[in-house]
Amino acid sequence: MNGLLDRFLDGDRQALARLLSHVENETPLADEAMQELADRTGSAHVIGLTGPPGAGKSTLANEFVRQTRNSGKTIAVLAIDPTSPISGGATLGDRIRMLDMQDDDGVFLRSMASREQTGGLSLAAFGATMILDAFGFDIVLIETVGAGQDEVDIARLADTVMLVQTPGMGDSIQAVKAGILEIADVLVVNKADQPGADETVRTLREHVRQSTTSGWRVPVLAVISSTGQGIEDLISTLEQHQRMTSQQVAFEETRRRQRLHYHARMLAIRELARHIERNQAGNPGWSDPHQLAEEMINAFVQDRTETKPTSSADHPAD
Ligand SMILES: Nc1nc2c(ncn2[C@@H]2O[C@H](COP(=O)(O)OP(=O)(O)OP(=O)(O)O)[C@@H](O)[C@H]2O)c(=O)[nH]1
Ligand SMILES: [Mg+2]
Repeated sequence: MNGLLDRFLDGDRQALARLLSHVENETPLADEAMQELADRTGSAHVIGLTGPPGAGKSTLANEFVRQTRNSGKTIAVLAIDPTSPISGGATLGDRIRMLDMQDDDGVFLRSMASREQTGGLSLAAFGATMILDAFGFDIVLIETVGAGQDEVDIARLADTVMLVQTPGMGDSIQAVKAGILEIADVLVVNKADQPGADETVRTLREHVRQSTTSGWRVPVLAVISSTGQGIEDLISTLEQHQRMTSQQVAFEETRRRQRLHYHARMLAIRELARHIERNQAGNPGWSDPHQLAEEMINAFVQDRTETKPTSSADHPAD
């Protein structure tokens, strides 16, 4: 463990990749590393990038990375892919098409499957963000496909959330209906080269006019990710949002607390799930799931109090 962590702290990208695998596989070493590194987090600007499938999120991310690098900042991109319920595996595909930037030390790309049984972003996504933040990237950009709970969770994880829409009323009305607009700090109408872009921008502006919170009026920006048009403005808008929020102590505190609570909740669920898996064989006679659940929780609590766990004796070698 120490060897890996030392190399990580030295800026070794291979150690970073290793550690992310530990996080993805939820190994005990990952938990230990996250504890060790918690103090080093909080300096990256964590940006959530979400929106419906095919809206152009990856194309936008690609252009975003290119232009961010021109300004000298370092950036990590974490693409969260939904797990296919049929295959049980990730549909990793070609979500990140940034191969031309793989030689750049200031860029780090990672794909990860979201496979949390409880819905929403997995604990691993939270852990990975922490690790990338602790590694020292200026920006951590997280791409998730808009799938309800993921979008709500990304709001807990990111400092700034940008929601990507495309021309056509359908999308914006759907987003309004789903209440998804509320999580957005910045709205992006991508594919502004396609017909209907102006109208979509107008509609979205109408909507956000009524929902101004915390002194930040949610801006609506039209971009063409495939040519890079409008991305410069988008980058400076995101920086503005970061400046605004980092000046508001209450805002920062809330964000930090939310992140912490979510992380704790996920850890608790995981521990309980593991306990239940280990002890599944018992209690064949129960018929009421609520009663059974209560029984399981009680057994879990009892087990924890009896066997005061010591943190880390049996790590696999890293
Ligand atoms: N015309 C036009 N097409 C675009 C633009 N940006 C992206 N596209 C195209 O839209 C399609 C989807 O782009 P992606 O970047 O893969 O979209 P995505 O949101 O990442 O898709 P998923 O990750 O599958 O949800 C691709 O064919 C892109 O070339 C744009 O600004 N204008
Ligand atoms: Mg994509």
